[in-house]
Amino acid sequence: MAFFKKLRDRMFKSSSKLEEGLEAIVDEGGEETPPEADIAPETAPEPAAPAAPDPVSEPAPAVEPAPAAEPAPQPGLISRVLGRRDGPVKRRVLDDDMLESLEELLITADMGVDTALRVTANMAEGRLGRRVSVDEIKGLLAAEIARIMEPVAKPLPLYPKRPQVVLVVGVNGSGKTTTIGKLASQFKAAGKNVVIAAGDTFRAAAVEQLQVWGDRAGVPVLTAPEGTDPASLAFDAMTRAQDDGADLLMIDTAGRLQNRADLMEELSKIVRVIRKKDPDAPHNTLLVLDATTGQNAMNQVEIFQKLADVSGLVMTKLDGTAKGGVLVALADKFGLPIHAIGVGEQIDDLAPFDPEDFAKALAGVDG
Ligand SMILES: Nc1nc2c(ncn2[C@@H]2O[C@H](COP(=O)(O)OP(=O)(O)O)[C@@H](O)[C@H]2O)c(=O)[nH]1
Ligand SMILES: [Mg+2]
Repeated sequence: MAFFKKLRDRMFKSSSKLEEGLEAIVDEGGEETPPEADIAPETAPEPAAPAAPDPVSEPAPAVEPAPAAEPAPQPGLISRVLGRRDGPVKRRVLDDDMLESLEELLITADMGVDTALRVTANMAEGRLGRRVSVDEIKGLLAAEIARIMEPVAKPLPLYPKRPQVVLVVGVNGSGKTTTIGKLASQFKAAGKNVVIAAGDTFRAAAVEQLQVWGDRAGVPVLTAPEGTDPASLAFDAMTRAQDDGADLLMIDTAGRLQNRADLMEELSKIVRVIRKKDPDAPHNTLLVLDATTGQNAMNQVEIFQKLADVSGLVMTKLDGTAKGGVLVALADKFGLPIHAIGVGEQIDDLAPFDPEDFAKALAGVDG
């Protein structure tokens, strides 16, 4: 799987950090033994309660009786990722001490306290007292992460409405302009007619940067002189996109103004004027987050949800960080769709978000 390999390579820093931690935890107090039994049987029992036939939400194949509503690891993923090795492997009894070490490790990987506690509790469900190997722990962790990420992994929805307006928000430097360039290029390649509005009129450099991206992608970029009201630019861009019969209008915005009230006023003014042309616009409001800011991304979501009607997330810079765990915390806490991830500075370095690949890369499972 080419994408997985790329992500795994790119996310090497985060996976290796978790991986080393998991190895150290099992190493400490572990001993070489053959496996006791399958830690995660292939077949899960029938769901006790009527439920959709979704393997992710089936009850755990528990050794001790578990409530039916308890989240379960994904059997398919477990069997695929638990690469069994020949000969004795080091195993450690899964007890409270080990769980505590796991919690700490996940917290240092930016998963946040609440999510770290929930993830480790689910990993331990029905397995306390069992002896587990590093590979098994990695597999359990990957399955648990994938289970959390599955519901939020959604591509940017495309509506039949033309032009579909995508407002892009986020703090300065999070990767808004770059992401717009990458998205424009991908939609253009998919045969869509795209228009970009360089709404960050705050900085001349931002406009030039967007123009470079637009040229590369072959997409028109509407600009205005530095300091122009971005709302009037957005209005002009909307007019142009409608006249051109464009499929998509992407509006870049400034990430930093004097204060939060200013930023809110600017964003709501943009929304007000484009609604004069289409009451349903913007159809998407993308919040772009920089993965290297770790737990700070959590605050940014809270703030931008107050400033704008955020409909989905793009997480950038997953290539250069050991903080990819924050994505798990975000999914767990906010449940906002994750549309794409940035894994580099080039035009092709925007990938769809694949929860299973992400989980394996983060947990350090060999794919
Ligand atoms: N490594 C890496 N760098 C990125 C990514 N996305 C954006 N950047 C870089 O982050 C910096 C800020 O990006 P920019 O798009 O200008 O952010 P903006 O202020 O939100 O518009 C630039 O140097 C980009 O090249 C990514 O996915 N990976
Ligand atoms: Mg910008």
